Amino acid sequence: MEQPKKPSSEPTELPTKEGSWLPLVPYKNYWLEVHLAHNTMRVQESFQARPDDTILATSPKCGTTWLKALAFTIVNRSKHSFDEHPLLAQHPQAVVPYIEMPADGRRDLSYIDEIPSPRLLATHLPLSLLPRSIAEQGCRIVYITRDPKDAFISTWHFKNKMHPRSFIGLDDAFDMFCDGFVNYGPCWEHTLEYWKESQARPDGCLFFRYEEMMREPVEHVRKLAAFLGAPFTGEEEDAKLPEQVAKLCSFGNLAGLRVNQTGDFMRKEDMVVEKSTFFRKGKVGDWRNYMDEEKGRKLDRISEEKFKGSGFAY
Ligand code: PAP
Repeated sequence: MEQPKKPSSEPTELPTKEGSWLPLVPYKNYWLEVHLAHNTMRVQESFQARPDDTILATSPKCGTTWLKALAFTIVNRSKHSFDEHPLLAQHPQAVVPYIEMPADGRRDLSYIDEIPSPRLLATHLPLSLLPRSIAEQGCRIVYITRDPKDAFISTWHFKNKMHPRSFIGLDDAFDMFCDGFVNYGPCWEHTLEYWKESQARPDGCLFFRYEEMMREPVEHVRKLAAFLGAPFTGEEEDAKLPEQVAKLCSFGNLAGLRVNQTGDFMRKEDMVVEKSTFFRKGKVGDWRNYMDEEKGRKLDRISEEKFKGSGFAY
């Protein structure tokens, strides 16, 4: 794939391909929306990781909101009671900023430098596109993957809501997803990179699966806390803190909060990001309500092919 030129103070013209909700730029082995390609080049040049940064990495629609809520709650648990918790008043997406994506759509990414340590930061970037200083500083990385069938359906709903004037039908969106032609795609390579990292550097990269988190949320809360260097003490266990964290951050709880049900992160003529769109159904296997078995098998076949020999399978 063609590679974009280095950034200058003004965005360079990038080669784009139409067809997805927004034009996409081929960036190394991935596709990125134009503004994200620019931001990625910018953070690759200027982002300074700190050794105590934790990076929450996900392919889109695989559990970012959930992971942000969990990690934020775990690392700040001594500061807040569960009755007056910040997540009762703030959307989980707002409490952990993205490295390459300012919440308000502005270009300036310097707000990240102003966050005091230890920082929790999020990204949808694949491992190979992360700013180099993240590896140099040995930052902790937490990754969540999700069965591509559900991730696709979640993406399809989200993007059509976000870009109502560029509605894409399920069949066309499906073909593009299978080709990896989707923002931050292909999802398989994205997952494979972090999977390999978690195998090579288990103390540095924690790898979670959405489906397993749904099955055993409390166990994942414990694992996450231990990985983040803040394991639950015997007293906290006795007080059932892991259970309380899991409950606070559960889909059932967060989706019902007014702060997550009303208002927008962004509203322009042709683009809207409603806070509620990050809480659609939160189910495993919802793809069956939208796709036939044949499509499901096709995605499974791609997954099998892509992960062959890696030790990973959905
Ligand atoms: P993003 O990539 O835009 O940041 P992300 O949070 O990764 O979105 O994915 C949203 C999905 O996670 C939604 O899935 P669905 O469309 O299949 O419903 C959303 O419902 C789900 N989700 C959000 N919060 C939670 C949670 N606390 N527990 C489980 N699933 C959740």
